[in-house]
Amino acid sequence: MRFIILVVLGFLVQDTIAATLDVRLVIQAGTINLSGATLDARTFSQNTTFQPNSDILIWTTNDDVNLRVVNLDSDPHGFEIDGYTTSFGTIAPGDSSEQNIVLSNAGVFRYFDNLNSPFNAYLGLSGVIHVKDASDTTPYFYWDIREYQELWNAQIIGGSNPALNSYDPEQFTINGNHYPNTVTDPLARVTGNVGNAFKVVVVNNGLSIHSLHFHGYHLSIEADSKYSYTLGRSKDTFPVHPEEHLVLSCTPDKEGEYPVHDHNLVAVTGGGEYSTGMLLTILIDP
Ligand SMILES: [Cu+2]
Repeated sequence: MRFIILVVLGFLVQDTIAATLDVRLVIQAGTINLSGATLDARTFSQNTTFQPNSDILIWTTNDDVNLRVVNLDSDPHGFEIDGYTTSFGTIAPGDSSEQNIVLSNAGVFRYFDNLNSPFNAYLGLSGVIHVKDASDTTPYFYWDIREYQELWNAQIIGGSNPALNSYDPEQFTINGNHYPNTVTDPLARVTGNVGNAFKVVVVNNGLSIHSLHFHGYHLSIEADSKYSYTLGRSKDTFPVHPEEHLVLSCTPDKEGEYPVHDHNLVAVTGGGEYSTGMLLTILIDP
């Protein structure tokens, strides 16, 4: 009897937490305006107008997601989620592909266009899925970091892939923004209070290693998709490799506004101008 009650309760709990979601991600072509440059890019977004960065999708464990990927670009594209088997196949221009997915494990997953790798993902067709446990009430902030070389975007969209060893990026973004626009992005800009824990999800969707340096606070590594032996380390600088993600946690011990930036200082420039790029601040109130 007790077992039956537990099973019924289990179903009820699961029922009230997980949701059925219809998500329509549209692949669109557009341009991103950064320091002194207008770059041609491609992104995945639920918005029907072009967005400069692919959507950060935040779901709950066991959500039943009907995911339709619509290709409004003139090239074929694909869709893959790191760590999950998907079968979207090649999505022709003007076509779409749908799959039902249930992500039962909490965590961070990178999604990307698996065609013409790594160039389509580089153009912006790569994003972040965060599957949260329903009981997780911690405030999260998201840094989807990447970099661009203007000439590369033009070449790839023109149909020729540049040599990987020719890469010399001059634009650096967090969620598609460069500083100071990073500070007005509520998903990226950490705001909080002394004594209240927050977490930062960092995903490197670019092709360069970025090393994020925090002023004011130490954060500890809760998840690292590449180096599991770093878990629990508390420090102020975190290298993030291409395709790697980190989840960092912090309980701020003091109020203040402190910068965070890529320690590789070329990434704090844009088109050769300092200071912009991968820079933002953390604002902690008493
Ligand atoms: Cu610094």
